[in-house]
Amino acid sequence: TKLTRREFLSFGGGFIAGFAVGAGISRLGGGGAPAAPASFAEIMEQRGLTQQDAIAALKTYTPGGKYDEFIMFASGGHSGQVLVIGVPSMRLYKVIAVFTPEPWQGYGYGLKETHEVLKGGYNGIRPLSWGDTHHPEISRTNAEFDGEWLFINDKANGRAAVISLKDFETKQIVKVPNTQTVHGGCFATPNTEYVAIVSQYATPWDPEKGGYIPGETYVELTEENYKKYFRGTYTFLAFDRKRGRFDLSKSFQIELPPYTQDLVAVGWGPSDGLAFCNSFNTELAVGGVLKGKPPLEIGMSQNDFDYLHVILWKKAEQYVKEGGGEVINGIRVIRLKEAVKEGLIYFVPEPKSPHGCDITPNGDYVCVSGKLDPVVTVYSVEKIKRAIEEKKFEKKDPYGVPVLKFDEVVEAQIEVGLGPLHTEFDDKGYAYTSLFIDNAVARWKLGPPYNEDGWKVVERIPINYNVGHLATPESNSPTPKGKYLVSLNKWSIERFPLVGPLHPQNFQLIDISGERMQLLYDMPIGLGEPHYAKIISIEKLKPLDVYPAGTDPLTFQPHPKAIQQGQERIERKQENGKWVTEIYATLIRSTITPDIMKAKVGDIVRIYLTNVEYTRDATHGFCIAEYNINASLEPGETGTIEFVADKPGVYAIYCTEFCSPLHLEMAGWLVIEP
Ligand code: CUK
Ligand code: CUA
Repeated sequence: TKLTRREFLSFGGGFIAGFAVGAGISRLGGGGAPAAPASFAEIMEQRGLTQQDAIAALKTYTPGGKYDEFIMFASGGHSGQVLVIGVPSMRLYKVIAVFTPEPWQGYGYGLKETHEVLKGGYNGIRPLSWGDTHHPEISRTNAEFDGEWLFINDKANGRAAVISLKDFETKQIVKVPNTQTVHGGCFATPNTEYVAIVSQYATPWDPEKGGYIPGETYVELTEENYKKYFRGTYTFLAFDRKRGRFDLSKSFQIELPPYTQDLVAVGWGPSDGLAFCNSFNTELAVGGVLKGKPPLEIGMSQNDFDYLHVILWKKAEQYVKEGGGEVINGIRVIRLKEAVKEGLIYFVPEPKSPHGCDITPNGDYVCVSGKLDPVVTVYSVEKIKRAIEEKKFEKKDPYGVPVLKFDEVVEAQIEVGLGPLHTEFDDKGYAYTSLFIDNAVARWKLGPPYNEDGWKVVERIPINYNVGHLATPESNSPTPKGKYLVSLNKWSIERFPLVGPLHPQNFQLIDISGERMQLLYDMPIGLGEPHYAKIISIEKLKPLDVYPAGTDPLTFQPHPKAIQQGQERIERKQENGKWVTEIYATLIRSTITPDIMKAKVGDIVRIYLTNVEYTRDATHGFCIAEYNINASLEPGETGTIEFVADKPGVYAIYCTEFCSPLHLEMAGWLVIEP
């Protein structure tokens, strides 16, 4: 007998009620379930919560159907991915697959289109299946985040990726030429003409031709050679917004000395046309403890000053447009000597092994933290520009780069506490600096024109523990939104139950809307070390709910192999002397058509899958047993699976998303005939 919907529901409800009563009785040994708590006070008492806890809960709790005010894109660290998290609910909505194959999204596990993306970052030596993501960036219009594109770097392999915020999928990965590791960046120019990205550890360059080819360029590692032949790079990856791709042919790169470059920022307003990065290891140490040298970290921390790099990127762009520089390994490079001669690069002294490089909302100051010095040093952009113009140089570095006089460009130094790293801003003229050693966040007042009585610390809040970056909504843009601050902590120690010796990291949400900061929530992160996050107002995001019918998500254009229902077919033909079986298939609840897919052993098999649904959420998966293949086809999506039918057999194919009551029946066979 069939149940009506009403009967079904009432049956379900009765079942659940009965279950609850039964469970209550068994737990209480037959003593009867306690009455539902009636008041806040009772719940707080039962759960052992303080009033502060209850307030924090009310400030973060976001019931289903109500949306967060902000979305945070956090780097996934070693996972090579990007995390999408709601603020203030601190719920993880999605992990965007970027540098690491991800089976749920079929990324690198089936769809040919995604393999193409992953291949884009191939360095020519070996396939890479992970990344070390650090710094996400959102595309900008007039320096404001516009919510269209997301960029992120892979420190370990010197790569950068483009993610569309229409479908939250990765569209492109590129290897930054002449560079082994990249750290600072991604950071977009005010209208996303370029995405700036800077190397971290210097790369051995070819002594004759310059440049670096992975697996080919070898230079013996000696202190002498390091100074002479190792180089850093400051790269401006041209971004073609229409195509949504980096274009190396329009990109350019500036050769840097082998200091260890670190965080990047690109200016707007008064700093428009300028790009920055901090650095360390002006000592040019290379290590060598076994040879009696100081260990690397000591060798790198001798000097009292390292160099904030100032790059005049608009001037460099002009220089390149007029034919300056030379193409080395696929990108136009301005050699260091040339950059110095053309006045494209200047250094500014910055105290002891700094970290962080952050621009105040008006684009008027650059803040660099001491790391080994308890101060944040604030540089005035106007003063930097004037010092360059008036040639107020204190010396040249060993590579001939003019070093501006510290006193001429510094605006303020704020003693914030021990181990300052990164600074973020709000809408009320406050800055927030993370203090790694003190386990705290310092809130300090920016000086004029933000506050007449500024440049001083007003409050500190403890965090748990070892904070790296901070993130506030739309910081490092002209209009930060304030309200919340997320502290991205490396250690969680006892904040969460033990889940083995590898502890989750800890995102702590802090309310910064009031006079006093309040800690609201601890969110464990158990899949890598998220270094940085960018937070954007949710209304700036305009994602698709489904794709238009037959879309290739890579291009957002109609997929040439898309079909409609009724057009399913199998074709076998020869291509360049090889047999190819092409299968045009559709997916709809709860049918894969055709459900028997036949090919002959040795064939190249191409399956063109179109999800012909228009319903939100009606995603179908497509896996082939024992073939290491799984694809995900969102409503309206068309994608390609390609493989060689290397072994005869009958293999189950099935949908890997529980899509309907007959989901388990959404299956079929791949038949490879001998
Ligand atoms: S770095 Cu990780 S805490 Cu890569 Cu931005 Cu400062
Ligand atoms: Cu489609 Cu399960």
